[in-house]
Amino acid sequence: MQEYNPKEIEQKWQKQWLDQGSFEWSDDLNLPKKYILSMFPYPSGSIHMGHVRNYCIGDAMARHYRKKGFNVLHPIGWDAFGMPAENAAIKHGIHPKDWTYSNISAMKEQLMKLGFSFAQENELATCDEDYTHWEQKFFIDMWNAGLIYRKKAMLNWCPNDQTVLANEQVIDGKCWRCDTEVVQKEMYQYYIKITDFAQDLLDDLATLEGKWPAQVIHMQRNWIGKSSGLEFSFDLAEEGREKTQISSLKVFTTRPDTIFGVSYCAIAPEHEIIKALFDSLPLESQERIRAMQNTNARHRAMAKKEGIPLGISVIHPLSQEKIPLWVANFVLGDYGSGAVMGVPAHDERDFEFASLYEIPLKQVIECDCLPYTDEGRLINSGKFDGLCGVEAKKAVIAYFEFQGLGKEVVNFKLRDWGISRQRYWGTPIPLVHCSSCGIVPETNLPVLLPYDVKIDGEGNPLQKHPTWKECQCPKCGKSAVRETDTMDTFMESSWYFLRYCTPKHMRQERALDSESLRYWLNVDEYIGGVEHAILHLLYARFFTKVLKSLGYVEISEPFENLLTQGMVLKDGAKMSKSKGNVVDPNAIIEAYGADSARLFVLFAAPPTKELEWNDDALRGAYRFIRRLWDQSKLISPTQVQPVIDASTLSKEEKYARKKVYEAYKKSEEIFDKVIAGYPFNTLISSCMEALNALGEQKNPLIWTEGYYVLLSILEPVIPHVCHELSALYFCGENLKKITFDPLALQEEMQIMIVSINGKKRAEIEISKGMEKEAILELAKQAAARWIEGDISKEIYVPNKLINFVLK
Ligand code: ANZ
Ligand code: ZN
Repeated sequence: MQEYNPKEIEQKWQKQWLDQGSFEWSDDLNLPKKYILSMFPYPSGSIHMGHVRNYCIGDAMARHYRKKGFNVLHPIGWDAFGMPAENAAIKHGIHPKDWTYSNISAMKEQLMKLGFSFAQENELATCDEDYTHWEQKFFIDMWNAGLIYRKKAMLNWCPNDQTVLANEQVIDGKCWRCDTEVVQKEMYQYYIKITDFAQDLLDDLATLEGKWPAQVIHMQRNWIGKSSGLEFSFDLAEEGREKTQISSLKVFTTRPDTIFGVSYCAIAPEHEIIKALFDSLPLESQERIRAMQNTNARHRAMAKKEGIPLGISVIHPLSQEKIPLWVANFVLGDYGSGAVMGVPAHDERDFEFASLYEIPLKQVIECDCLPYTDEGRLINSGKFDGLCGVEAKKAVIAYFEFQGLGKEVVNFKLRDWGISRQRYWGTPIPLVHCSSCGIVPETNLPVLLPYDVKIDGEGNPLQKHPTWKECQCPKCGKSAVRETDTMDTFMESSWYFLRYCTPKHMRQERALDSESLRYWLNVDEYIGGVEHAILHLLYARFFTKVLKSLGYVEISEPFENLLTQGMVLKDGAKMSKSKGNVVDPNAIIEAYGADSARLFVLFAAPPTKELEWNDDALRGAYRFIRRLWDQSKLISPTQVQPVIDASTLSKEEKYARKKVYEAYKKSEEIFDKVIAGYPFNTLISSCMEALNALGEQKNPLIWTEGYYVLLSILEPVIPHVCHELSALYFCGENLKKITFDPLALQEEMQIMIVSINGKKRAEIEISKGMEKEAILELAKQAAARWIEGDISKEIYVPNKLINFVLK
């Protein structure tokens, strides 16, 4: 027998699988199915260990279920639009399209070298023209259904490059390219009404309970952020009314019970009162407010609390007291009404703010120390004194409603999804601006990107293109102008898992093939990084619901089960280029082969936990495979699983069989989810124990049976070497079906419980085949000191327990 040569074996099998189309789906839609999906990668140009882990997990599942007779869909594709391609164009003058497609083929090659069982027929890239076509169709359907609208919003703007910047391109408030101070500029943007679906998105999370990680469900719930409370208004005191011509300030509070604790009010720098008041403010205040307005609201809310008194007051609706009005950086312009009532005695954030500016505290809940943020008994609250918690809230709301001063409202944190980007490398928004007809959807789809563009980081390349945006109005035929914004790349990743189900030959004529969808959905296992726990998953869930409302799909939730893989670390830190601690998967494949890489990755930690890189463990994985290879010479070739009469076996032989079938049982339990979370590491260690146990005996039949089983259950993890050995010794028959021998797991000695009147008193050890009479005798001896008087009844449950009922 030759030495273990991973390179040779792996190339051979990879070629064979591809040539034979081993991983394409079967057209027999009567078969049970599994749709196994690892999140698709961004084609940066090279794979990293995070990818390797992601696809190893999915591939092990796909291979197992395929072997179990399922029709498996296990596709791969490319999340191909986005900024890095444009950055590469700016820096190196490579066209984004060329850069992207060449990265795709380089990465595809690397992934295929790992032996992943991807369906070739279903591959896609989101920058493919047919993908653009259908995404634009969805956009227009949504536009026509009133689910997309245009609204002005603040964007990061570099005055020097005359370009909109993404948040990542703003570094310490400056442009990443030219270091110019970034400002906020108001521009028209397109939004999708995800907020119309907020309640559905929240409600359906309940259906995912137990199938998605609890933490992800929790994060989604918080992101949607439903809260109910009181909305009411403060009147502006006279000088404020005169200066602003505005009569009242609306606020939203989840703590109406603290209404008498208000000692200041604060508004967001975007608030209409600021606009009205601005010119009358001292210059210094104006400057500081400008600075606030020029900071992205999210950053602002995380920064140190800052406020500026506005020199005007509002009137407390119940006490009629004058309350000072501030502008503050932590107030969000687009949540509630963009204004808060400040209760520093009972709110952490308000307390911090009040301490900073020496604003008085007003305690209105019984407590020992401030700030006290829990609910409790009201004091200093007039007619509400003595009420507690929910009761107090209800009473205050009822009073406001009765007096016509306010009403109970529900607010969501979730904002509508801004989907327009002022960039080149994305799906063009298929709208046309006509001076007579307004904004008109393009009827001639797809609207494709022009190839001849100048990408230099200044302005929007589509806007600068000499002719691309000139077009005819689809409605009246007059000359019109194309929209030059492209879509957020989260749009593409929101429906790729649906598109995979459309066979290639149908992709020109339809977006989604309903028959295939009906069969393949939902995705049974979705595997990816926890960094996608919020946005991607929320958008994908939302898109599915929208497409359902438009009649494209029948389901409401796309992902049946979700597995969030842990990070890959080295020296305790996340592997990343910036930290310089990356391990290149190609180097590992080169040195040890794909099977060793796969074995290491699945053995080093359970999928959901962090995985610490370890060179020794990688070498250990290699050594295990080599041993598996070397010891295979002890097998006697066969095409059927050996049947073994256990009665004649030695202790070591029995033990080896037991370990082998334990490993088999572990595999079944993992994939049948008797054990949760796909802990492949435990399966692998069972196989290692089994191989060790086989080594303790010399019976060729036991070796043969052991390998017959082990190669089959290890195949999802280390497919190449398993296929090679299975072909060599078993004509591959063991990869089709394994018969479980439960007898092999039976213990020689068995423990039985002895109880008296149903109460456990003793345990006895019995050997297999022991007579009932002898066992009862043994039990009576063991429990002798509890047996007083006569036994009226003996209850005997074989192999489990004996109960003596006393008179
Ligand atoms: C007074 C108060 C007292 C509040 C107290 C809380 C505790 P959630 O639960 O997240 O909905 N708030 C309202 N609008 C805001 C805005 N635009 N920007 C920042 N904060 C805003 O939070 C609702 C609470 O957040 C509201 O209840 C309000 O502060 C604040 F002991 O009102 B509360
Ligand atoms: Zn027109």
